[in-house]
Amino acid sequence: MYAQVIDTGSDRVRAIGEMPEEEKVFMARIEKGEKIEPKDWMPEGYRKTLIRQIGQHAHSEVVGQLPEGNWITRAPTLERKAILLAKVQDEAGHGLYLYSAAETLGISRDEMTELLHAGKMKYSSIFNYPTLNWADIGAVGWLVDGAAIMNQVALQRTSYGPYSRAMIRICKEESFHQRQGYDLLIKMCQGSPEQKAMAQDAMNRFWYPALMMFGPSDKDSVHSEQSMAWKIKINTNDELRQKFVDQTVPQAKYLGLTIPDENLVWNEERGAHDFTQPDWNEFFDVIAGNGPCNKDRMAARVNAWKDGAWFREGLAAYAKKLPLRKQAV
Ligand code: BYC
Repeated sequence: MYAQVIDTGSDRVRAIGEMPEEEKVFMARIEKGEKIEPKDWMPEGYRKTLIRQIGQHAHSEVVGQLPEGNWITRAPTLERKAILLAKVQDEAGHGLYLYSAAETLGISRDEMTELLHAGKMKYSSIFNYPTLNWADIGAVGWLVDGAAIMNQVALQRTSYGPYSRAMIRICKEESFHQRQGYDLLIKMCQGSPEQKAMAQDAMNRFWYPALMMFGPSDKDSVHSEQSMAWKIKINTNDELRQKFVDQTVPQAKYLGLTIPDENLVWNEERGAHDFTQPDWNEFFDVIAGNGPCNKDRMAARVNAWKDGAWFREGLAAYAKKLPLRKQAV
């Protein structure tokens, strides 16, 4: 659906010999690790792939405010409320950096917003799951931001300059987000048996959706091969998922929480954990719009956009008047 609107062209990786001269020069720059900047020549597929990925990433940051924003009024202490408020504001800022990075590729923020609202651009599957108890806020910080960072640390080295620089800034803030989630869960796991049970419940519900954040398994990933050839993506989906599992197992152990996977075991030979894959049918269903919260999330975003129309119009009118006022002075 969306792929037809922002057609990234063929995902077939072309051999250097098949490329026109300017694309050969472009690929040589990619190979050398040079950053591609907005005014540089780039293949149309590279530009469209970046718009798709950065736009999706920006939308994820903005939609990602909804499940956490839901708990601002119900945070148990003033301190936790202030921390959560700051975190949700950070996510709005991340959305802005990313929309700005995407705008350097020739699409406006309004166009991306309209594509999202029309169901023609995606956002991360994770935000279609509900946050049912306070421990979920800890799980979002620890597991969801944890998975996001695992991907984004690598994306700091992505080949497109504006995206790479946005990632450097975002990663600094995300690592604080992850720690606040883990800190919240430490408190709950050291609290009453009921609090510990809430933390375990959150772990049970967020584990597999967090694993899905890295995208489908490599064999089903449509874009990985071409995106990696362009160094837009640095790792495959499965590589990052494995790293995330290996990082998270000792952290869960420290909390005294059980990861809901009976097959999770250290594999000495591979030097990594074996684990159960998420239910990929559920994943594809969620990204097709049929997750538990897809309709609510989109309705909230569309209403916010409509409610904010008067403000955007006011800003535009002010921007128009400003040069006239300066002239008059
Ligand atoms: N959810 O060929 P593939 C955060 C789609 S949140 C939805 O492997 P690609 C945060 C994919 O778009 C983290 N859709 O794709 C905010 C493609 O469909 P289209 C946000 C997914 O792009 C607030 C199809 O499946 N981070 O930071 O090579 C609070 C085939 O997939 C998902 C980013 O967005 C998914 N999980 O790889 C807390 C990181 N996975 O577009 C935290 C940037 C796949 O052809 N993005 N799809 O219709 C990426 O690194 C890559 O886009 C992905 C997918 C690894 C996600």
